[in-house]
Amino acid sequence: MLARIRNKVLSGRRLSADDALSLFESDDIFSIGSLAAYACGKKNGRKAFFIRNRHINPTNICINRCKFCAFSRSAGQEGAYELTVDEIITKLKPYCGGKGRQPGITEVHIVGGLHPEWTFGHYLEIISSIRKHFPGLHIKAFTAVEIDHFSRISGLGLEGTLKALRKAGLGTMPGGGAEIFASGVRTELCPEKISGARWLEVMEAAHAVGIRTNATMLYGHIESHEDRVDHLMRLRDMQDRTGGFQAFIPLAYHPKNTRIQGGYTSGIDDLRTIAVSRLVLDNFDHIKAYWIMLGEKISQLSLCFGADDIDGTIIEEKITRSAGGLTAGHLAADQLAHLIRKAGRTPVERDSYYKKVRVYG
Ligand code: V47
Ligand code: SF4
Repeated sequence: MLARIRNKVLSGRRLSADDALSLFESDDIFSIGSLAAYACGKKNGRKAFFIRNRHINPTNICINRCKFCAFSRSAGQEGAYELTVDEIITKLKPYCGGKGRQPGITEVHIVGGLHPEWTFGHYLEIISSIRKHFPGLHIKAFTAVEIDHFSRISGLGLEGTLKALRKAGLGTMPGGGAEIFASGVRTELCPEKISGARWLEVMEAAHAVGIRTNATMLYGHIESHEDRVDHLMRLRDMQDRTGGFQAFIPLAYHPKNTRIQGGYTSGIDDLRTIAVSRLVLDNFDHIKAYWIMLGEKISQLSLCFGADDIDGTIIEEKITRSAGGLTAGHLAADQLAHLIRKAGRTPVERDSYYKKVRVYG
């Protein structure tokens, strides 16, 4: 079976859903990994990317209650918080240049809860205020789930909402909220959340107005291998139509403080999922091994299993941390470059569109 898949990959032919399922069900992790590393090398050579970024989660107050989410709270509940626009600016200031400041970031990554009272105007103000204070900073913000929420509270529709955000300063969008598209699993995991079809519709609208986005898949909870394959196929189909996805990021499920039984994902499953994603998503340029969720060592190994990106400096992370994340919240650019170099790859600091900022020797 693997010989047939290897032949397909080596001759540049597309893998089928059955091939993808066979890969998820195979224990031959080294063969799958080396094939994925070959596919990755064809796209990115020896380069592996990271970015100097900072995450901001403006609020954890959310109208949804996804069962896998340990981050969200109801208004007034212990641990609930909402940052003011000034507090967001204050969090960014130390990393955005100026005398005596720490070395800068090039991107802010913003995701949060669907606040029951915040208006669309407030979300626009977060973006425009960051743009005003830090004109050179790329703003990557809001999942498809948040965009859908904004389109309902603004009454502007998807296109109007996206264009208003872009005018305020939004550059790209992260890939969160995709979870698993298959409706049975989705209803079990997050019954209030938009459907998989709607998630894809929002992303298609973003791509249509020229906003590039990422895509994710939350794995390692109650989904089957068939569900993972279905998820990857739907993303690949859409990428054929729009070409607007930059990177795919498999998100390893973290079980603490959630309402889904089960443990952490295994290192083998993490590596296999990265590798299968690289092999199946032949029209995605980048596969990201998100070190906050995978840990430094598995994300480093992922670079030999098909990944070409390990995300960034991050600085403050709340979503994984609330669910039992085991990593530090911050790695310096030199530490990220070190992980990449020791995996035998060339560390390239990138901007938000994967343009080279600096090669670390
Ligand atoms: O949408 C929530 C996931 C996502 C848990 O686009 C969980 O570059 C694991 O999307 N265990 C947010 N995952 C994070 C995200 C992301 C992260 C880094 C880079 C990018 C990018 C996107 O985190 C949520 C949800 O799918 N999540 N709870 C949990 N217990
Ligand atoms: Fe809200 Fe997002 Fe958490 Fe779901 S995953 S409860 S939408 S913050």
